Amino acid sequence: MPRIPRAALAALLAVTAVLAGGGGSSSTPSKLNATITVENGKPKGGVQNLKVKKGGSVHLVVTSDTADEIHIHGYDLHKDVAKGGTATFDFPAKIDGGFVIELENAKETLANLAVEP
Ligand SMILES: [Cu+2]
Repeated sequence: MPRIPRAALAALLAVTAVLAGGGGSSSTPSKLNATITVENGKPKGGVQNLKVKKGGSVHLVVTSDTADEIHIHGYDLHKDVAKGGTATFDFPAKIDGGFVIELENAKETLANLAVEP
């Protein structure tokens, strides 16, 4: 393995740290377009971790084979969904933090929404 000058290594580590630290801006979309499918009262494919930048927007479509209510905590948005129906949410991501998207009556977490400052 070639010898890497200490200064070059330090510079490389600094760049890596910047990239890792700034990763939020490149990997977090300002527009979140998400779909959740509820099957047998549970999120198909498991609980999703959704991310969006604060100040961005969220478009969320939930399709459910169970009649229930979809609740987005923090934003306190509720929508009824009929059996075999769809609930659509469009809202600005103006509160940062972590929020549970829940199938309310079943008390089943469908997704975790992270709004990054
Ligand atoms: Cu709830």
